[in-house]
Amino acid sequence: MKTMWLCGAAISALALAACDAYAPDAGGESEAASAEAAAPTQEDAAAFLERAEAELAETSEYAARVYWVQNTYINHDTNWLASRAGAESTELSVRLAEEAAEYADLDLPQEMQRKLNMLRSGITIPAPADTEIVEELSEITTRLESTYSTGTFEIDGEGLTLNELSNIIENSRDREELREVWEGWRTVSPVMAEDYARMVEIANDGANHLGFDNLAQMWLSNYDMPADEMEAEVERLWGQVEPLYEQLHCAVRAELNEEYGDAVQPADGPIRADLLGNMWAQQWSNIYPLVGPEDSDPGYDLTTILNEQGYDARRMVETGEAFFSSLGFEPLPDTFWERSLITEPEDRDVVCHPSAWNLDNVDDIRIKMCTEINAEDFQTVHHELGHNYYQRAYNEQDFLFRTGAHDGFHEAIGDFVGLSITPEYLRQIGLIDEVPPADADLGILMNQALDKIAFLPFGLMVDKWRWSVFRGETTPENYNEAWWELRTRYQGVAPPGPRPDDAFDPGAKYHIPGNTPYLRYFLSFIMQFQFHQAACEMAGWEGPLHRCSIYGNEEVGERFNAMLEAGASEPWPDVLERFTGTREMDGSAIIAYFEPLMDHLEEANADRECGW
Ligand code: X8Z
Ligand code: ZN
Repeated sequence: MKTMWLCGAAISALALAACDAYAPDAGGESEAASAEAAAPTQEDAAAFLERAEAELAETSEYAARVYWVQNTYINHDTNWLASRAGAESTELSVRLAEEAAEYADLDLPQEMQRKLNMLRSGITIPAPADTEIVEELSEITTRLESTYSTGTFEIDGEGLTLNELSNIIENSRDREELREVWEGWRTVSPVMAEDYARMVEIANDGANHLGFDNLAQMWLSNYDMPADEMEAEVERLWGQVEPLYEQLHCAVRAELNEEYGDAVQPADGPIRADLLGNMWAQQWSNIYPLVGPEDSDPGYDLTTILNEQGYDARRMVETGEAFFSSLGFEPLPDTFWERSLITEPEDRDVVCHPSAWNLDNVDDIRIKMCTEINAEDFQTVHHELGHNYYQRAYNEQDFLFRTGAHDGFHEAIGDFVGLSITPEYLRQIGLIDEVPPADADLGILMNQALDKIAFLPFGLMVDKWRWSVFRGETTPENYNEAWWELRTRYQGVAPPGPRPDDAFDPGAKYHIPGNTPYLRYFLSFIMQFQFHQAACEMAGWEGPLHRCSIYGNEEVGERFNAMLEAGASEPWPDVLERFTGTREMDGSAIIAYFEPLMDHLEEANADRECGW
């Protein structure tokens, strides 16, 4: 349960269960069940939901504060507290999920049915209703996350943190150094493998008790359609965007081959994962200088400008806030500034992976990130603020509806706003003096594609791996092999050398030890372009999509806010339709956005053998 706080979108209302209301007889007979012969009625269901929401609402704040303290001050004692709060939360939510199942056969109004479904399928890591096992599970999940967050790798006698190691991967062009750092970070995770396997066993058992075949089916049941239909949807979306990725991969591989030579990066086969400017090869814009199209440079580098203009973390966040204000959103509350953690403390361990929180489910919103002054974190600030503005917008919904229409919506909100960080917008806020001319378009699009298109297969394969683990198709002895099989199949990347026998490379990516489902990001990277296209249409924009910014457009802001206010109160296709006019997730907007670049890449790749 606890891990559901770690990313904004993960803050499902269910996760806000906490310990105060934990009943010692959890798992015992509920009132409805003990009423023996009397079949439950709609009134019983309504009374149950009212009680469940009250219990969750009343008790959530305590757990949230425990997690906040632990996430921003990791030590033995805060881990102990988080582990206890996690166990109590899980026990409560499992009890409510089991009770919810008792009303499954009733013909209920849609709103009640939705709430019951959310109670039943919304637990990220469930457990059987057995106090000892729940406690064991919570100790494991706490340990996994804190092992990741406190991990270091020693170079020249100095223990480097993930942020420090990442900086080397992002900026170095020295193949030996890149490999050392890439392999070094992956020494933090072998110790997690055994815990991970035991956690999967417990969580699958929990999913079975709630009536699911396994945890994969449970995770896929949170999208207003049967799990197998959702899985087919994901395949359909990937099929739409896969050709874009293949073109990008082909062009990038060719440039890296030129830069590093055949011995390091051959002209065919997969790309070496340590050469792509990101610890997980998930977003590649850091190597823009190596792979950007010639003669089409945008002429500015946002990281350099932010530093030259003396931006600090606070100013980065204020700039993000100002964007949302320009759309008509209320300023962030004073408490946001008093209570957020926006720089990495020097004297203690924290969970540096960025996240957004709402501690009282009303307006105690905060972000936690170890902000660095660069273009990537400028985007991330908007991403996290998107979570916070969403959380505040839906705070008048019933408790269970205080979450995203689905988790992909939650991840897409801030990124959608980020798509409006165009050169013209940067000029308006004084970050650049002149807007680059139209012949810089390919460069601007390439930079964007290196983040947004490169991410898609990674966004897909992370949960493909987890689904196969949850389904028992991948067993602990095959964890790493299966990971690299998917990395190669979808991303066309390979490790810089053979992996050690004990390697557990999935554990070196936050969301695996942090138990944050990942499909949401794949969906978000498709939907944020749908939102952008629809918003630009509303704004009457007629130019190319990548030059469109909704900055300052209150009319768009109003319709955007209406989508946010709905939270999870309606099936997501209804919410999507009101903002975009379509009821389906659809890759055609991202395809339209990148069309000029794809034409160019197809031409550049014409004589190359693409694929791997
Ligand atoms: O985890 C995140 C956010 C917090 S929800 C910073 N993202 C994914 C990642 O870092 O792997 C955003 C993009 C993908
Ligand atoms: Zn997020």
